Amino acid sequence: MMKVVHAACPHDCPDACGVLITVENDRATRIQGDPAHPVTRGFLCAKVAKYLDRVYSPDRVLYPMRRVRPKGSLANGKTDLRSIRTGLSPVPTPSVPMHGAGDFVRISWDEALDEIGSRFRKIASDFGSEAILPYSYGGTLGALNGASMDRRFFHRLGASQLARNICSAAGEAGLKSVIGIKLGTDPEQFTHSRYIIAWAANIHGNNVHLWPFIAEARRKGAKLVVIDPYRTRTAACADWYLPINPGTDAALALGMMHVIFNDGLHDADYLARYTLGSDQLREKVQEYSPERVEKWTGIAASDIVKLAREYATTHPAVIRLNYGVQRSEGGGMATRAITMLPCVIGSWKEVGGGLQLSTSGAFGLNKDALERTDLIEKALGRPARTVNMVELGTALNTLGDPPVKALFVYNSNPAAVCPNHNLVIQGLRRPDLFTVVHEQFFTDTVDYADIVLPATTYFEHKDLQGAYGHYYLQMSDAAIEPLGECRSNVEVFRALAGRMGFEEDCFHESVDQMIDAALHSENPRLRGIDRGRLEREGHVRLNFEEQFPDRSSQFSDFLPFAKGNFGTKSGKAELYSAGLKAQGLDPVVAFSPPVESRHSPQAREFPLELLARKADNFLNTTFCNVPVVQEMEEAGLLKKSAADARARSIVDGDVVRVFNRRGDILLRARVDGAVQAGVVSAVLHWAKLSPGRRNINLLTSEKLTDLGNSATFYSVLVEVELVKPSL
Ligand SMILES: Nc1nc2c(c(=O)[nH]1)N[C@H]1C(S)=C(S)[C@@H](COP(=O)(O)OP(=O)(O)OC[C@H]3O[C@@H](n4cnc5c(=O)[nH]c(N)nc54)[C@H](O)[C@@H]3O)O[C@H]1N2
Ligand SMILES: Nc1nc2c(c(=O)[nH]1)N[C@H]1C(S)=C(S)[C@@H](COP(=O)(O)OP(=O)(O)OC[C@H]3O[C@@H](n4cnc5c(=O)[nH]c(N)nc54)[C@H](O)[C@@H]3O)O[C@H]1N2
Ligand code: SF4
Ligand SMILES: [Mo]
Repeated sequence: MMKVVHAACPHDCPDACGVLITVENDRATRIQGDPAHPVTRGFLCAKVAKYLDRVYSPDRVLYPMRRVRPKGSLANGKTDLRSIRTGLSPVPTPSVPMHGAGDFVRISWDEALDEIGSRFRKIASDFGSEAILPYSYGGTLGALNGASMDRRFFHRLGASQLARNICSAAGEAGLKSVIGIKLGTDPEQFTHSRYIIAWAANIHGNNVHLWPFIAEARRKGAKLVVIDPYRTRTAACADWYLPINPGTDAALALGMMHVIFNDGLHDADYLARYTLGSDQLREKVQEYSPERVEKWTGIAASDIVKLAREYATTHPAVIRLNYGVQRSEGGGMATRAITMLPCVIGSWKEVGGGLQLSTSGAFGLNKDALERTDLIEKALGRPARTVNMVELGTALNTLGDPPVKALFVYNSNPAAVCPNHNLVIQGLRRPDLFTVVHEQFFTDTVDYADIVLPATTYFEHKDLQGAYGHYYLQMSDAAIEPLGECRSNVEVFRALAGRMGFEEDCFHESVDQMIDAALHSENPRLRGIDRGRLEREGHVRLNFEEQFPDRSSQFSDFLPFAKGNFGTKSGKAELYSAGLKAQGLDPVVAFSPPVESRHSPQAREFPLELLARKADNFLNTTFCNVPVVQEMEEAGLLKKSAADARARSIVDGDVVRVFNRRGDILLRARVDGAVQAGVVSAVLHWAKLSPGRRNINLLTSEKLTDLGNSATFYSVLVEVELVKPSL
């Protein structure tokens, strides 16, 4: 028996690829991109192309388990031996199963659920239900397995709320402060652009399906400019690469607007009709002459002038802004400043103009129905307290009233991805903390679990899939039965609700009923899209007719802000924001260099700016443990400039110690021109696959961004010293 099943890649990636899975005799035998998907067009990124190796990996968690050894002990030393090609680890023994399974004994689902239920009940009665903290992020972005039954469960339980700010909150706040909604230029329109700025956007690494559209535009003569402190593959093949000092993008955008206004290149008509505060902005940018901006950004004043003029006079010009810019201390204001650019030049009017940070605001699924926030009131009679996921270390160690006594982790690997790793681990080690981890693999976080629950992959469960880089909604069908005793997030929280005696109907809804509920929304863009249609067609373009009642379905001409119509309260692009003023912030835009940057006194002790980046071949820490994927990504490297290496007597291949006040890690120096002097870069990895089991987040801080209270992974000062010369 052979069948081909339509799925959608649910990993935390803007592309949300259409996927076809071939199944023979109940086993998936092939994965390929769905050629019918208009944006992802039949190809997959290198890591997901190897997905059968992940699904059928011998290292999958397949059964519920209970801990029998102390947390973090990593029994049998079976854990950190997979071939990490730094030469720092013990002799690689790839045949040894890569897990900490020796720390656990297998138990039944009934035992696991009983234990979680009784521990949760006891903790709730001793400390209050807010002593229980859910912790989840981007394991799957499926509408159901990302946020539905889990939320219902924790809301009904009266658990602490988690502020899921680790990734994009600063950018979201900055973007929305100007345009009010997470909408942007349709990726399919990039073929019409003549001037494309990839701004903190690692397109080949993180958003590869945009590339063919950019390539087509370039064949027609478009110019590609890349603004990034790291020379990505995209930067290497750009027409113009501008390495910028980390965390100084707001200054660059202000400098560009200085030139645009003063040269009269702004769109006065668009500004007058559709924006608020252009006079205040015009006044503000006077402080940012190209000469001043050069000092912060490291970009020559003449280049700033050229960039501004080209951007304002080449039509249409588009900005692919990505989230790299907002992982800095001033990331919210930086995003705000960049978002002003298309408003100032009026490029929202043009097909192939505008800006894209995210498209997710278009989907408008019925979140109220999926998440049932109203249940919190039922449980507590008041709102629940909120814990910022970025501050997990502090929450586990010092939060009181009540302290965190139970942690339920799913869709996330906080022991690797959270900043201030040492503090996080110190918290996770607490013997009095009851930790449940629902996972597909024996991640770093599993090493601190009391109970481990086995999770399905998207091959094994059904879901509804939106996107944050295009405008197609998709159905992702289950291709195979769950492996072992794996259960989806939906089914785990349904079962737990049963154990806790929660009787609301929402805990009994089937997956199909939940999909129907998600689609039952006021959002006109979902009109005419139902489950049956999604099941038949796989992907469906959102409905943009309401934007163009006179033109019906000119989809590729989707111009959300051609005539204003912004998502702000005023309906205008807010270049002056009363909301920011009310928060005591600069209502126009503010720039100050990060405290952890070369511009601060701290830099005397720790002079190098570290970019604690993501790997092109992993997805955050997903895929870090898959051997075929490991082969594609050389791990354990510290990229540095020749000048900084020379100054420390370091040559390519040396083992170096990278350190600041929070800790130190060992990496191997690579001097390959990826970064400018003053900047170093390394990538996120599983801690237990890193030398000394210490990963890059040991160096990052819990400091929050200016807007949105997000993480500052790219505002980190370090020093580097030679440990061992290469042989
Ligand atoms: N292959 C792969 N794909 C991924 C991911 C992954 O880990 N691997 N992660 C996924 C996730 S969770 C997300 S949120 C998206 C994120 O994707 P992106 O938004 O692209 O985010 P980043 O990779 O954090 O940063 C993008 C670029 O910004 C640069 N950058 C860092 N600091 C600055 C700065 O101060 N100014 C400027 N101009 N640039 C800066 C970085 O060097 C990087 O090349 O990608 C998703 N896709
Ligand atoms: N230094 C540094 N740190 C960073 C970043 C950085 O650029 N630099 N990026 C930050 C960003 S942008 C993000 S978004 C976060 C990402 O943080 P996380 O969302 O925690 O990302 P992952 O490390 O990929 O962990 C996701 C886990 O979910 C599991 N999973 C997948 N599907 C399912 C499922 O259906 N059910 C369950 N229960 N589990 C599942 C996977 O096996 C994986 O271990 O990391 C942040 N941390
Ligand atoms: S990770 Fe991104 S590019 Fe790769 S298959 Fe999934 S959605 Fe597509
Ligand atoms: Mo992210």
